Amino acid sequence: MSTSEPVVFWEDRDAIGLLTLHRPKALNALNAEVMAGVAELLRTRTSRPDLRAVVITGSGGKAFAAGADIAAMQEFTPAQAEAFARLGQDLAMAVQACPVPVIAAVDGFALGGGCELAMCCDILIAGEKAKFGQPEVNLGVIPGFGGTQRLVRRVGMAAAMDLCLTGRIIGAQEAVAIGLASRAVEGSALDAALETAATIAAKGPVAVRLARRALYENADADLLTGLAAERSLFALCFATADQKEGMAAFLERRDPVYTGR
Ligand code: DAK
Repeated sequence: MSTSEPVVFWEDRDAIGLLTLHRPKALNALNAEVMAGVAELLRTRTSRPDLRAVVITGSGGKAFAAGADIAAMQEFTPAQAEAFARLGQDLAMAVQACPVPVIAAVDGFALGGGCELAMCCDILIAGEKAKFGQPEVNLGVIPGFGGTQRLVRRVGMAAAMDLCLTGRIIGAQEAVAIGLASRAVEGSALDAALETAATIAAKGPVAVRLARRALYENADADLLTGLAAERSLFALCFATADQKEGMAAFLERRDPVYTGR
């Protein structure tokens, strides 16, 4: 691979943006350039009004991402590790701030930082060859990109401890069973992720945005606070043309034509 070849790239496919991690010879290991590149693409390529979903995938067929780049991290000083940690937090923020849903298509390895990146996404689809794990303890470090925090919130203490303390690698079915992956599919996760993105693209864009907001903004809230926020966002739907169109289309037995307003 020439050094000038981009390590991440973006393709617009109608209403969907496809973001590819592209360091196939290193199993798409995440170095600073990849992390910053993903965040940058999520910030700069997602503002077109007809975009409805983003899919993140890895190139080469063997990996989504086999983790943070071990060669790059080996000689980190604590200050460099801190700078890298900031890049990671910035990237997670860019996923959450993305105006449309972000879907991880995991074919092959999603280990360490790769697993953590996949679990930052709104929906995580595991292909039949997907393999997940937090093997940092094999290297004498701990997960540093949300692995101890997002993982425990997502799968609970028992499964998170098991993964983080043993470094054990699990397949697609187990990832679904513990709640790490949203769904396991036969064959390619990328195909299923693109189909899922197309499904989302056909829904009311404002409703998709508000549902995502209701889930994100209240994930750590107590129930009453969360229900109050949900009530307000539900009410807000009734100020939109999409709600009027969606309900009229249902009653008139036709497909809705949403305008995203
Ligand atoms: N980093 C760098 N290179 C990697 C890599 C990685 N994580 N994983 C694989 N590669 C490279 C290999 O060195 C090899 O390169 P060459 O020798 O060909 O030059 C090439 O990819 C192919 O790998 P293998 O030859 O090893 O392929 P195999 O099929 O035999 O094995 C494997 C595949 C995935 C089981 C194996 O490569 C492996 O165990 N890789 C390491 C997996 C791992 O330990 N991952 C966790 C890394 S620690 C943070 C952000 C993220 C993180 C922390 C903080 N902040 C923002 C603060 C995350 C930390 C980690 O992810």
